[in-house]
Amino acid sequence: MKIGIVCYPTFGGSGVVATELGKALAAKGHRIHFITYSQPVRLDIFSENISYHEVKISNYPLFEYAPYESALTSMLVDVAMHEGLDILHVHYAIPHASVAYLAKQILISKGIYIPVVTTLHGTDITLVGRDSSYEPVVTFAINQSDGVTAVSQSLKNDTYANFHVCKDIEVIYNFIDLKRFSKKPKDHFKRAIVPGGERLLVHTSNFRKVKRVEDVIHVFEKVNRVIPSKLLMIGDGDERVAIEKLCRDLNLCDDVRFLGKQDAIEEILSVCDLFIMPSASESFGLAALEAMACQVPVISSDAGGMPELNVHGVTGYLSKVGDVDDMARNALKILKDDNTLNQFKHNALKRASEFDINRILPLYEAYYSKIIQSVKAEV
Ligand code: GMT
Repeated sequence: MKIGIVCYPTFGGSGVVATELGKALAAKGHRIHFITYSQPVRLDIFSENISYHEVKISNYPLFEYAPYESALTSMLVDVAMHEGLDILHVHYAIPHASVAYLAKQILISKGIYIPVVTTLHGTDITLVGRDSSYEPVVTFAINQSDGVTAVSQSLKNDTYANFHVCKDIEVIYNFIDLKRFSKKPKDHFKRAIVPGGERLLVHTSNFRKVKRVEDVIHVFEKVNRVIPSKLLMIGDGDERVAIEKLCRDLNLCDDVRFLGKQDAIEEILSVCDLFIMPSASESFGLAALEAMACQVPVISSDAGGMPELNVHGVTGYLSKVGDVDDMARNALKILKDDNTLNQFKHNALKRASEFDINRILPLYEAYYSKIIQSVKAEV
């Protein structure tokens, strides 16, 4: 198949999923065209089956806000026409679903019908999309997509609960490349970070409010009082300055290291004992899946799709959003002795294997074929 993929090219989960999906489809012989405003961060390979089309945005002085949507639409029309796309898969509804709709209409006016699949990822539904400044467009664009997928059952339910969506939504879970995300022999790194054999806790995110990063610090502070431990904070974002201040206020600076944005995240996860994800909202929790694949159990909130990934008492524990006492208690249960910790690590990997990309990829391929066939039957 010739597949166009539109996504945010950043470290965010939707961009990661879209890029890894495109890479894996290309490896199976599909022809993939990424259409984004800069090179996706995970697009780190050369493949004869992958092309990257950069959307150029005019900076004419009249524009206080550059018309990105118009530039993206034009690029979609151009790529669809000249590369003969079979299907267009857009990730994150805003603005990609409405851009795809407009591109589809322009192509119809030229006698070309390109089916559009929209994948809903999380905040496009649970946070941003519900805002009245976007909601009518999001609802319309989802309903106009030929196919709609969501990354968890919880996100599917949220979509029906918050939008007047009449389309069937197919749940296709996030996935993991277990060749890349596996425990790597990085003992020298571990010895450098925890020379005294302390337990090593970790959090990765974009440090936005929705991630409740302050809860990570409070949980760590409670764990650290009982078990000698260190915390690695990976990522960057709006909340980072406040979180660093919180660490200073709680006198935790010697035990908390801020590593910023990292590419080889699997190498860091490989030396960690516990992942903390206290998010207020999380449609799936891809970062937790990455940790689990590297044999790191998860302490998380029970928000959104987290219970569909993190199995309470098996791969980690779930707590109510904001209940840092419960999260700390659960963390201590896992970290208290090596036997228990090793059992949780084993369980985390076993669960992560259920989301192996080799299992999920055929679901996307089958879904594309179904949508292409149903559109052909209608046209
Ligand atoms: O978590 C973020 O803020 C990034 C966001 C995105 O769309 O880039 O992540 C969302 O999509 C991921 C991939 O499908 C999911 O695993 C995350 O759970 C989801 N984040 C939220 O729902 C907050």
